[in-house]
Amino acid sequence: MFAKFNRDRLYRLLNNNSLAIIPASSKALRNGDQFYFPFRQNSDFYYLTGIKEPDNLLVIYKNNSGDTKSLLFLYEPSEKEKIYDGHFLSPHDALNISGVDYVYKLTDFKKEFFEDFFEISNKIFFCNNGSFATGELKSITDTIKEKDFTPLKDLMAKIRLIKSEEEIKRIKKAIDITYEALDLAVSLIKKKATEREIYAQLTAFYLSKENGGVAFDPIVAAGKNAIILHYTRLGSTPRENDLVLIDTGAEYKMYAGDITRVFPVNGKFSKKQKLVYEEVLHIQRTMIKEIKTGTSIKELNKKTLQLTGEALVKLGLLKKEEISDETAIKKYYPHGLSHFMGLDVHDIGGKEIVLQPGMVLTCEPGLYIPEWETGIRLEDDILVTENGNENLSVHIPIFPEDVERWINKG
Ligand SMILES: [Mn+2]
Repeated sequence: MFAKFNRDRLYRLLNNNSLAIIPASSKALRNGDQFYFPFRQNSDFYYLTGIKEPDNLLVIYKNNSGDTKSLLFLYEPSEKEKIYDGHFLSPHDALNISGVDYVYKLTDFKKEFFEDFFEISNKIFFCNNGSFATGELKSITDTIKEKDFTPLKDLMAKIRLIKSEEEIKRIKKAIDITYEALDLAVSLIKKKATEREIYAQLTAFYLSKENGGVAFDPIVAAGKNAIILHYTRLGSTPRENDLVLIDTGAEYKMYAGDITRVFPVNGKFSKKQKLVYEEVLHIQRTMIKEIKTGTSIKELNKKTLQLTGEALVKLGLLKKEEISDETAIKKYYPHGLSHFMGLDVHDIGGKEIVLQPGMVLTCEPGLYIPEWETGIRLEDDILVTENGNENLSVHIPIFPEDVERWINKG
């Protein structure tokens, strides 16, 4: 079972006589007093319980002989909430999904209970990752915050960074759905759809999939809009000679895909567009080979900056003597090469972490040239393996002639 397997991984890292408290997220009001933003569970809570509903609390502990216990405190809806919001997780369902040892009501998490926990434990870990608690859960987490606790983040990073078979399966599925969505985007580009229409169709496609969702708001940027890294204005209609950059990812069973491709609207890259595209592709292909056990995102960034500098010289945008200055390169490439992926599209784990088999990260160099009104980024999702890596999105066309064939097919 997903959650039990994950809790076992955390138990192995806990010393005897320690306790970890992990709150779920709460719903956030959107506007008015009754309507909420779409709810997304705190990834740590989901990882350890498999439960997607808000306002619950998980406590796990390891006693002085190394025995472990897991307790889930379940939110109990009011009569009014039952009428308006309908379905709530029953204790029975919660037990089945999470496989915890005990299920209580959230209101049972009384101060006395809590003081007992603190007495039996030498060390308290608290998942304080910024999830926004409200109501009963907030009063509980506020009390915990007064105590001397250690953030759970570092332990969670250790386990969440190394993906299990099940997690890799989910990421692969998210990537496959993303590929289908890009295929849909290609057909829309051919029909001269607007940025907004493409964005809406991608989102609708992800939401229509069983266990599917949107890992992050799709970026759909035509022409010079692609220079803005997180372009969200969606105000343009791609023109005949534009490139359209699409950076998008489905979520599947809470795991993200994250892919960027660039398409010529008229079905053929111009000479100049192709020149830039080939440079970014060359950097991406070179850097994919560099992703392996023992290196780090920090090291990869260094090498990418060097390659990007060389590309800018080739394109005539910088002189050879200028590329010793990082800020000159960063004018055309202001972001990093990689981030870890998983439950969060930008997953837990820092740039200094030494890569190990089971880690999944993106490889996404880019060149953004205001003078030429051109922005190109190419992004694949890479699994680190014993012998190097596996490109999980290798089946999504990326070579210019394949992208042209993709857009011209049918
Ligand atoms: Mn990315």
